[in-house]
Amino acid sequence: MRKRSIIQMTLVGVVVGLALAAVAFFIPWLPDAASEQADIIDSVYWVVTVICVAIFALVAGVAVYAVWKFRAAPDDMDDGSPIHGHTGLEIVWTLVPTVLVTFIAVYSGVALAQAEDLPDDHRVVEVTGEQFAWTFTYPDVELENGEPLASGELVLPVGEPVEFLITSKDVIHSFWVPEWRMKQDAVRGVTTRTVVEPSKVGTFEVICTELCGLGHAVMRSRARVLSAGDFSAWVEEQRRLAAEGGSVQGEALFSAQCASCHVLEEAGSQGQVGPNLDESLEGAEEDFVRESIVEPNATIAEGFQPDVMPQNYGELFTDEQIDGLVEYLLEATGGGGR
Ligand code: HEC
Ligand SMILES: [Cu+2]
Repeated sequence: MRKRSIIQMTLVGVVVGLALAAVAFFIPWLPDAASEQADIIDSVYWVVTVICVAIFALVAGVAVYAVWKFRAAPDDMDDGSPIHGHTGLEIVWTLVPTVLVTFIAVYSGVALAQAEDLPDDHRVVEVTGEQFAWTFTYPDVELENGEPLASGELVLPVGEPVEFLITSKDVIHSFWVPEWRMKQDAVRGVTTRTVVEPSKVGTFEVICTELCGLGHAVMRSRARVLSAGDFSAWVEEQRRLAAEGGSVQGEALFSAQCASCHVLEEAGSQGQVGPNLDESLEGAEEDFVRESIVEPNATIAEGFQPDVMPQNYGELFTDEQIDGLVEYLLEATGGGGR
């Protein structure tokens, strides 16, 4: 090939490459990075993106140049001249991808090992997925009744590595906080694990990313990352609420487990998945409230679907906790004949 065409082709490739690089770089494609793992994972994204942009620019450069330079004249009815293979070229286009793919595999493997690296001394949080809610259990925080602390929202101190041990009570779910990048399936009968060290204080969304049934889209919870001091205060508060019992404990449970799906003015909650409890529980009987919690499918509120509200609160909560919830809901909505 003549030198001039190679220069022209290179120019086209560089222009395409720069345009693509700008699209990749200036548009914020990824959510905020809020964990040590996120920085590692993002570096893999960037390395792969740079390689892809370079290869695409090369291929697009040759293609665009060929269309422009070798276009047949309107009156040219000749067959193209026969071309035989080019051994050198074939060796190059076999070797280059082999080297690149091997490099990407090794780079990703090292990044994953780094991301999942844990000091011996670390916090463990057990994550349980079920249709359609998450429960987070802190095995090293024991409450007065001997049970470990459990919460429907995930609360963690910043800058401390956490090992998540993940499982499911029914179908396959998947635990994911986009800002942390790490993602892991929750499978019944199996305990999977992932590691996260939150690096930013803030509130993030916990999302189920495995289509798991009717309520999949609402299977969301909150992850709150606090300073070490605020975290200890939160743990103490949970201890206190659990020890208190009655409607005080009910209020804490409601905020943690139910607020994401129900409006309740008293709790300041805005969930739209289930009925507005201020309206639907007004003047309700205690038995009805209790049944609605432990056996939600017994009566389905008008305009709503069965099987969206989790079916196993009866097993998940102690009798005392359910009493507390019922008491709290009756107080909050003026039900129970009061
Ligand atoms: C994933 C969303 C979701 C969660 C979490 C959830 N609910 Fe529900 N809830 C619903 C839906 C949907 C309905 C309507 C269908 C039905 O009646 O079962 C409902 C119905 C109810 C009802 C009956 C209301 C009526 O008008 O009949 C009560 C009471 C209730 N929920 C309380 C709770 C409490 C207490 C919690 C927490 C322990 C909770 N819910 C958690 C979705 C949810
Ligand atoms: Cu799910």
